[in-house]
Order: sequence, then structure tokens, then C-alpha cells
Amino acid sequence: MSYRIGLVGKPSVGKSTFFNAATMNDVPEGAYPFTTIDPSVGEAYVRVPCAAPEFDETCTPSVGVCADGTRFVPVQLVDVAGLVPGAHEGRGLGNQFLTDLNETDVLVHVVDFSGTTDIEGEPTEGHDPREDIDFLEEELDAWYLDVLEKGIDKHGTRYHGAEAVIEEDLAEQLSAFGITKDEVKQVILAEGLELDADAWEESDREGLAREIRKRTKPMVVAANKMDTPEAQRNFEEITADPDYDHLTFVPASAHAEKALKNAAETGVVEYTAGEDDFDVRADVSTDQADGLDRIATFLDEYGGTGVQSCLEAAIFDVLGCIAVFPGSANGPKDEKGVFRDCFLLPEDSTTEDFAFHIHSDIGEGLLHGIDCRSDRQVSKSHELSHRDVIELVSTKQAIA
Ligand SMILES: Nc1nc2c(ncn2[C@@H]2O[C@H](COP(=O)(O)OP(=O)(O)OP(=O)(O)O)[C@@H](O)[C@H]2O)c(=O)[nH]1
Ligand SMILES: [Mg+2]
Repeated sequence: MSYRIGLVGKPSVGKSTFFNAATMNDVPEGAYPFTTIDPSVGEAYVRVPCAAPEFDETCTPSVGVCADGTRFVPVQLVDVAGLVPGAHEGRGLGNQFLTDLNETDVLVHVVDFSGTTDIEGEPTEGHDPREDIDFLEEELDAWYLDVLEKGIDKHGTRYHGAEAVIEEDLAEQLSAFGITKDEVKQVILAEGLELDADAWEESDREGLAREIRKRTKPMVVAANKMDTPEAQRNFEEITADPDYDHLTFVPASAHAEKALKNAAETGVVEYTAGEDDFDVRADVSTDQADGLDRIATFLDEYGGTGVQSCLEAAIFDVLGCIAVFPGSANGPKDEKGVFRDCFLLPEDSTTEDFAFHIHSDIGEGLLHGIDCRSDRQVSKSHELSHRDVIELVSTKQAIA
């Protein structure tokens, strides 16, 4: 199971353009709201420096690709329908939208930083992107609050007195968000509340819903349309605004990424996703040359189009995932020494978690691991780091 990143935001901010650029699919893009009705799921990638060259190996990735020493590890990207205020009450494409979000591990909130679309995605000028950032968080919080309150109601009717275990009932109601009863309890206590729903004020319930949302739907803001001067001004202002310190912002131009991928497909340029430059390989018209020049200036200024960086910020910075390579301590002649796989694991994963991630048989028979760089044995409970190369020594083989 690969990680799922949900692209969310109001209509016309560039979600489909971003999706198409990252996955090279052909979802309709358009300057009118609700171009996308059904969520589209595609394969995108996050970059990890390949470990094979350090071991004088060549790699043959079983999934994704490796280009010039950079592994592109697959993740799923979901292009969700545009969200409008009131979605939690069924406005716009309402509840369908929210249901699609349940399936995601992390969100990239695509925001039109140029301010040329209003809160409903209709053309305008001078719109403050802060309104969009606020509304998405509020909309998600309202949705979580609805579910939380249902859980509180059920809890109130189901049990009486000492048997009532609030965190169990809430975790059950919130199960679609992937939160355990221990985590619910942690959040309740961290909010300074008693484990007794009767003692909670409305503002307490709102605070709880917000905290649970933040934990279960961490997000990155893609500051899109940064190829416009208005967006650049807004970006400076908003990233300096302390009210937005809790968010990770990545400047992006989905347009530029899409243009480069298209040009690469037709052989006009040579471009690797995420890079901060490209080579022109064919004769181009004056208009095309101007367009490519503007993109080159953008890449120079921002270190890339930002599309890859958004995905990587979501997986590595916000979710805290690590990438681990299964290796062999026996050197290059061993078949297993070929770097076929690279797995994304949750933060704090141990050798044992890694083994179970690959196969339950390997996990059950696990004796220990070997860190292939140092050739040292590591215990089952050893916490792994990003880009570790680990051989798993197990009494059992995975049955394919
Ligand atoms: N200048 C600029 N325009 C962009 C960029 N990305 C997208 N656009 C334009 O914004 C408009 C909306 O893009 P879409 O990708 O269809 O937006 P969406 O968010 O998927 O919209 P819905 O499906 O309606 O929710 C299109 O006209 C795009 O060409 C960008 O990086 N820069
Ligand atoms: Mg769309």
C-alpha cells in the first residue's frame, strides 16, 4: 500500500493542472469551477537519493524509476473535486468530496496565490489567499466536529456511569479518520480536558475536532500560480504573517511543471521532474523560446517548479516518512544485493516494523537486521533512519 496524497482546494486553483503535471494524466483542466467531478487517482513520485552507487551497484527498481542516481518512489495522488464553503452541509459537491478525503494520508492544499479567483473559484481580482487557507481548515474542522458530536451523542445514549469509555466510543465514530482510542485519549488530555464529555463546552468540542483533524490530515500549502507577480507579493506577505506559522508553504507553478513535462514528452526539452533547470533540445519558435525563458527564470528563482517539492514536503516533512532500502550485507554478487526496492515507512519505524511491512512471515521469523553500510547487527527494536540499507535476517522467507 503506497501513501496517498490528496490535492484539495476550492475550484479553479490548479489542482488538475498540478495532478496532470505530477502524474502526466489527462484530467480536464479549465478556467471554470468544477471541471473535476470524480476524484482521479494517479501515480506520482517522491525523490530519494539512490543508495546503490554507494555499494558500487546498479539498481533495477521493481517500482518507480531511477534517473541519474535519484529514485522516484511511487505515491498515489488524488485529484479531489473543488471544495466550496458549506461543503460539510452538502454545498457544492459536499459530502462526496469529504468522503474522498478519508482515503488520503496527507493533503496538499492548492491555493491560488495570484488572487484572481474568488472563494467559489469564479474570476476576480485582488482576492486574499488567506481567506482560502482559513476556509479550508474551517470546513474540515466543521466536518470533523459533526462526526465528533455524533460520537458524543452515541456515547451518551449507549452507556451510563462507570462503564462509559469516551475515547473508545469516539475512536469508533472517528474510525474513518484512522485514529486509535489511545490517540483520542492523548488529544483529549493534551487539550486539558477531562475524560468526560458532559464536562465539555462547545469551544472544547471545537478545539478537539481541530486537533484531531490536524493529526489525521496533516497538510502542505501549495502556493500555486507563483508565475504571476500578484502571487509573489501575496507569498511574501502570508509567509511573514505569524497567524500562518503552523503551516508549511511551498511556492509552485503547476503551469510551468505541466509545460516542461509536455515539452519533454515531445522532445523539445530534456527535463527531470523536480530539477531546477532543463536543456532545450530542438528548434523552437520565438514565442516558445520566450515561454521557456520565463520558466527558466522561475526555476532559477524558486529552485524548481515546486510540484515535486510539494509532494516531498507532504511525505517527508509533514508526515515524517522515511525511505528504507532492503539490502544484503553479502556484497554485490548476492542476488539480493541488487537494489530493487525502496519502501516508504512511517516515522519511528523499527527493524521489526520494516520486516512486517515487507511480509508478515519475515516479520514473524525476524531474528535481527544488518545495517549494510556499517555491517553491524541491529536489533528488532532499532529505530531506522531515512535512506538506511537494511538486510533482514529471518527464519522465514516470504512466500510470494
Ligand atoms: N498562471 C497560472 N495559472 C494556472 C496554474 N495552474 C493552473 N492554472 C490555471 O488555473 C485554471 C484552473 O486550473 P484547473 O487545474 O482546472 O483547476 P482545478 O483546481 O482543478 O479546478 P476544479 O476542477 O474546477 O476544482 C486553468 O485555467 C489553469 O490553466 C499556474 O501555476 N499558474
Ligand atoms: Mg480540477
